[in-house]
Amino acid sequence: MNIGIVCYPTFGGSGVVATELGKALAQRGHRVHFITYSQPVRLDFFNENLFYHEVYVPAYPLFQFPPYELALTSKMVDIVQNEKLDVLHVHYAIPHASAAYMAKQILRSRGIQIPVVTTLHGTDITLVGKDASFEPVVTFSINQSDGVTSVSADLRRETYEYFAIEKDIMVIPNFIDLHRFKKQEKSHFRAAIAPEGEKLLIHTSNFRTVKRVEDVLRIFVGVREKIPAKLLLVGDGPDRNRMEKLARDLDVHRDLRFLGKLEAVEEVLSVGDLFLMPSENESFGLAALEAMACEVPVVSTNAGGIPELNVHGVTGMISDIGDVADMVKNALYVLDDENLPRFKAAARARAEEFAVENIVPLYEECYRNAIEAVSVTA
Ligand code: GMT
Repeated sequence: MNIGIVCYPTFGGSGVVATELGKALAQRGHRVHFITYSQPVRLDFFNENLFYHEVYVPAYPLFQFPPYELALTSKMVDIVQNEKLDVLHVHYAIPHASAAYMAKQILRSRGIQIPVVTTLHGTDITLVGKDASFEPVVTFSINQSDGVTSVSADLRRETYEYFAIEKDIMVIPNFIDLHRFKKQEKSHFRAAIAPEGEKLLIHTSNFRTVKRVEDVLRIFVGVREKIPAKLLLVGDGPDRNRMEKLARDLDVHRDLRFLGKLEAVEEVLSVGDLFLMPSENESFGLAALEAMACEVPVVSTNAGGIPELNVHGVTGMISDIGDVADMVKNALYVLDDENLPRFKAAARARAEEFAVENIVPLYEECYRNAIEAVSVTA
């Protein structure tokens, strides 16, 4: 198939999933065209089946807000027509699904039918999409898509609850490249971070409020009161400065490190004993899946789709949002030397169920259905 993928190219779950999907599809012999405003971060190599088309928004003094959606639409029209795409797959509804709808109408006026598949990732529904500023457009463009997928059953439930959706939403969970995300031999790194054999806790996120990084620090304080432990925080975002200050106020700053944005996150995960995900909202929790693939169990909240991934008492433990005391108790239970080996093994085994090879065929099926639906109505 000739597939167009539209996504946000930056660090962050939806862009990572879209890029990894494109790479996997290219390996399976499809030609994949990325349409976005800059080169996706994980698309930094040559493959004969992968193409990148940059969306350029011309500047003009009148534009206080450059009309990205229009430039994106025009680029989609151009690429569908000239590269003869079979399907357009847009990741994150805002503004990709509505741009795709407009592109579809323009192409139809030129006698070209293009099926559109929209994948909902989370905040496009749970946070931003619900806002009255966007809701009518989000509802309409989801209903106009020829295929709709969500990354968890919980996100599908929320979508039906908050939007008047007439379409079947197919749940296709996120996936993982188990060859890249696996425990690596990094004992020198571990010895540098935890020289006395301390337990090593890890958190990775974009440091937004929804991630509750403050709870990460408070859980760490509780754990460290009972056992020797260190904490690594990977990523960057709006709450980072506040968290650095809080770490000093809580007097734990000597036992933790803020590592910033890292491309090779699997190297850090390889030395971890426990991953902390105290999120307020999480449609899936890709960062937890990456940790589990590296044999790191997860202490998390029960937010959104997390319980569809993290199995309480098996791959980690689950608490209510904000219940730091319970998460401390759970962390200590998982980290207990009697329990840790079985949690680590179970985390990896669970991650294997989300292997890219198992999940990508579901997207191929979704594309085939969308192509068939459009050819029937043409
Ligand atoms: O978590 C974020 O804030 C980033 C966001 C995104 O769209 O990049 O992540 C969402 O999509 C990921 C990939 O499908 C999911 O694993 C995350 O759980 C989801 N985040 C939220 O729902 C808050």
